[in-house]
Amino acid sequence: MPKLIIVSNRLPITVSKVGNKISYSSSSGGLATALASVDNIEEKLWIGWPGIAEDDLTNQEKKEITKELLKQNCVPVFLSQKQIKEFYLGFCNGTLWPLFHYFSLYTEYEDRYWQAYKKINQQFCNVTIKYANKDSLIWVHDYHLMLLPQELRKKLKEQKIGFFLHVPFPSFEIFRLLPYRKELLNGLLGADLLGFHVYDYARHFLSSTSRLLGYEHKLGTILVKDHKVKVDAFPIGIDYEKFANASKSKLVKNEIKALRAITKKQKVIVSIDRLDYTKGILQRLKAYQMFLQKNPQYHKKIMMIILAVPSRTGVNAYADLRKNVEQLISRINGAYSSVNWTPVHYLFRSVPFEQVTAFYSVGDIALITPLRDGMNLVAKEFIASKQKSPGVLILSEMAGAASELSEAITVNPNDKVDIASAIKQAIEMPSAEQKSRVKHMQKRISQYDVSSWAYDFMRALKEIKSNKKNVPVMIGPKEINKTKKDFQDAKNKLLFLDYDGTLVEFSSNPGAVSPSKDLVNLISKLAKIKGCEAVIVSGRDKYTLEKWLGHLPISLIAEHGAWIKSKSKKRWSTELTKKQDWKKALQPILAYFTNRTPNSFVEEKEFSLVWHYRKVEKSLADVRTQELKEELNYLTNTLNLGVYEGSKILEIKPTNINKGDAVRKLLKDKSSDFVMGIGDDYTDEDLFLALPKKAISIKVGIGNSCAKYRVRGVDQVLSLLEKLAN
Ligand code: ADQ
Repeated sequence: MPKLIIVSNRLPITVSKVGNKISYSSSSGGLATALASVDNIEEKLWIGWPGIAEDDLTNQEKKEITKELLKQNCVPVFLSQKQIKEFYLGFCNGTLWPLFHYFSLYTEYEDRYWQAYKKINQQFCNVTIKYANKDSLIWVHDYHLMLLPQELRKKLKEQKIGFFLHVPFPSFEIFRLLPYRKELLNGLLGADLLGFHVYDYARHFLSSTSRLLGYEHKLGTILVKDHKVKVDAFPIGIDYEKFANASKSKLVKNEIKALRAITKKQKVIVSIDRLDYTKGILQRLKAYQMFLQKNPQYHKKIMMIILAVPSRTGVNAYADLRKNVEQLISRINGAYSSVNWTPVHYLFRSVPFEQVTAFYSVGDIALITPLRDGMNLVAKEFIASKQKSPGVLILSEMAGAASELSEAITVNPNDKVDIASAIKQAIEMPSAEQKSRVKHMQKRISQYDVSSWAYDFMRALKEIKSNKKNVPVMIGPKEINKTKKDFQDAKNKLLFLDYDGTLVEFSSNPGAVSPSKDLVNLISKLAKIKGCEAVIVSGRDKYTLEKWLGHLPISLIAEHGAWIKSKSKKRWSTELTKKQDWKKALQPILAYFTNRTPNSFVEEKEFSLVWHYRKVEKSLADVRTQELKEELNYLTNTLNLGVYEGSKILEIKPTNINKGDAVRKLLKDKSSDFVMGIGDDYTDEDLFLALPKKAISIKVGIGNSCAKYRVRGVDQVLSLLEKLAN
């Protein structure tokens, strides 16, 4: 069974030192609970920073801490005071955090922060590889470690690496502002699986990788040089039972009782978050102020409890926020409170679980209005806690949780009028409606809780590599030498070579890839070798192939096998009837799509129609190809036609045309003792399947294939052919 290594900025255990005494306190965070429930794992190990600067520790203490933590399956990565400042407060929370939450004006671009970030990701890598074995599953967490997947990949070739981002991934227009944007994307692409809370974030990531690195994706899978990266949404849940059952404990009951003595019959609005500018605390206070101003009838009948956990106090923006929040609270209380009524109660500290859940229990309304939030667990925790009495959730539409909690009253956090009227709506909502809304949300979040989230992610990670069965192995120098020897020793040799993507690189202009002089010379050289027959097997039409290569003593297969020109017969022939009535029916549809999709065009071949979208803007192309495929699949169902997706093309052709049949025809009368086939896309799979068992089949690029071997690109194909020719 595999070993799971979790890598996150912080360990679930915090180490502190008072005088000479080292103590350990565990945070029972959602992640720790989630991972405890993942079964089928032999051993779990957590790697992260233990929360104390190494400057405060002696070497002996560091050793002791390492030993002690290891007993609890944790491994510390020690960071110095300077590193914490530049890496954690600097790059993580001064650069990435604000930018990823769309606060571009707060974003600091400091080279020394970036240098520290790179160094510390490397440090995490060094520790992780020490503990990884060949079956390890490695799960990296969050924006602090975005370079780690690639660093690990350089050292660990076979292990499965997953990455989950707990914050939003911003749109391309925001992400592109980062000077280190390409490095960060490449860092993430070292993983096999990339998880985001909601599909919008995954979509933003895919759009950035496409626009900045030129990687396209197919249904969320990106093909990166030599491996595949699956990108998907895994909305994090909470430990539902823990919150649903919390009020049964005596401690929580006592807390609730104490709170009720203060709140009495007033309606209670709870506002619980880390004190962070992304959480929209100021905006919600302003909205509450407006509510009080507009609705004097509710004075003395409502109160708001603001529970704010101190966070990143070393970053300037946070200190300013605290000052502003406290000033506004004073202003509201100064303007509206009376001797026996305080409209806002404010707690600036972290409180134990029992108190948090007591606040959820007494809260009639949870006012959660982040300006941006990856998910927002408080919203889910509030709903889970509402087992006895109902309550109303007012939730920002900018929180990832909003897509799952659709029965909440959703608000635009920048619109204080909207929030103020939502507060009124919540106060006046009939109890039956509250109950019904809460019940629906509870059903959803209890079904997809934090364990299901972790389980799903792990399952997806494990499944990814099991697909590797169909991935051909990279051809190495040993195999190349043997191929050359077999080629030389054989009497009759047959080479089936695809053209685009195999002998020449793809180009955005399909007309611009006519063979170079060197390529023509190479093919001609191979064709002149005694007993050697070269066959170009292409999807191109016969006129183009004839123009480019017709003068060489080789065989040509055009239009994916519709036309064959054998070396011996020297003329083109086909077994298909020239009548292709279906084209007339489909041409108007293709024309309609072409008109609505700038830069796309239709190519008509004798036996097929091709819609090209190489130059179309990526997101438009995604939508249009999907629409067109659906339309065509419906229409071609009864016509024995197939719709095939190639590299930036959709091709419609009769199902009985394929490269395999054409290759079989050429192979039929020959007794070759050396056969090799090379190709790069889905149409070449038919070619590979048609080859005799002993043949050498080579897939160009990555992806599943039934070929035996794989090469990275056109360069390697040409160098292999050069070797055979010389
Ligand atoms: P956070 O930004 O920390 O998490 P959130 O998801 O709301 O935001 O989690 C906060 C947690 O802290 C909750 O479990 C809550 O109970 C607890 N908490 C809040 N106030 C507290 C207080 N005063 N005392 C004690 N505990 C308190 C990041 C992302 C989120 C994403 C999570 C998980 O920013 O968008 O939902 O990770 O992926």
